[in-house]
Amino acid sequence: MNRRMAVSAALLAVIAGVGPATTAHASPGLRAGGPPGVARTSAPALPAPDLEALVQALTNTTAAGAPGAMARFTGPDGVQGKTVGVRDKTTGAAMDTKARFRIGSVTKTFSTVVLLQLVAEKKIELDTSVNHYLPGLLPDDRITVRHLLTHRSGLADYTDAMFADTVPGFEAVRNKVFGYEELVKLSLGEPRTTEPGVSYKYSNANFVVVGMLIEKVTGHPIAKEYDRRIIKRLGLRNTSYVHPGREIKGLHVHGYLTPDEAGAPLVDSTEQTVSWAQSAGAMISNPADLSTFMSALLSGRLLPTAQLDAMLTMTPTDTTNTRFYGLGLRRYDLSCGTSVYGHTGTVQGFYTYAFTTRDGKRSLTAMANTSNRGQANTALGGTLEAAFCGKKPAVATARGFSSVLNAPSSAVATPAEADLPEHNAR
Ligand code: REY
Repeated sequence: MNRRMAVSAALLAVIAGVGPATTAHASPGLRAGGPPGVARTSAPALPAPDLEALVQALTNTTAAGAPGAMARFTGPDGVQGKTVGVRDKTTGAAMDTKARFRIGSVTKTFSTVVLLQLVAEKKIELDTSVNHYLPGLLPDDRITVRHLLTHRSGLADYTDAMFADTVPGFEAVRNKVFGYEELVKLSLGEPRTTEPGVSYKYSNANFVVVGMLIEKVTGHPIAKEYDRRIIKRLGLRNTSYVHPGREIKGLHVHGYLTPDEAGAPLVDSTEQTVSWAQSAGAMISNPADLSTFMSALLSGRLLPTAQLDAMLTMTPTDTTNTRFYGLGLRRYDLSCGTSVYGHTGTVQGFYTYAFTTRDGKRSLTAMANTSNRGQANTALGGTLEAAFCGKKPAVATARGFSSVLNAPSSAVATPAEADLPEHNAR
């Protein structure tokens, strides 16, 4: 993204309350026997959600160009759903918290759960070379299964080149059906980004290989494993993996991709194979199911303790020391001292946040039916502070936006903040 967009997105991050400015929190505790920063031992008392603030964050998201946005919070006082704008621009149908949508990389958490169940069953080991299971697949025997799940393999993210031109890139793959091997080949056609294990670099290629491992070890298509190990077990009736199917069946949200050219019309991107992502990002779900899933995961209903602990072993993803990645799972440390666990998702036309508290008792799913629009993604992230910290985002008015865009960068963000990538949470 250009500097102007970067600066405005960075300021919106501060406005939304999810940006790097939100560092006031207790330092993470240590779990006995675990490495530093693993998990907090005691959670501070949680503020009540601020539902007006939640709506403000959604309104900021539509003000930033999303046709619609929604959030659904479950907590001790029950379920609260809020919507703004439309789920279908053609019919004008209102956004609906029951509707299904594409969850993008929240799929990575599902893939990780399946893989870690296989670890618990002793069918695969985290610190064994990927090539042990898939002989000759990768050019380096030192890359382990854990390196994939932590984004430390060094396998390049082929989607950066694939979607360098947003709409042409999307249209070129919208109906395509890739084999996993083809996607791995695209990644290996680029230089590797790090020596195995050395540093975090988010890459979809890692979770494509995770999908291959699951299919190899179980002998089944991954859809079957998602189904029997998670979807059926938790009764998630709105969650599916239909690849290479193109449709979202039932009540659903239409996704609208933002072209790179300012003022060009939005592209309805609802129907696509998502074959470019598969086990890294092709699932469909809805807010209630995502909350049920994240809550079940964090409260220990999907994995034995050893595997959940492994998943919660986190390292920072940036210099703010408020954002962490474990195994297919993020942790954000919010301004009020609460940590939330889950994943973000970006797939053409859809931004998703699905997060829960460490005990799984409070969960938020938020989504907007747009993408390639960093300001909307950042504004949507404001729902986390509203729901878990009771914190109001600033009101994003047209005037506010223009003064943001004209402000000198030094006034709004440090260079590190301004350099944050467009999907602010990779
Ligand atoms: C791919 C590009 C995003 C999306 C991605 N998503 O890696 C994974 C995730 C599954 O983390 C696209 N951006 C957009 C562009 C930028 O085309 N030129 O924003 O829709 O969820």
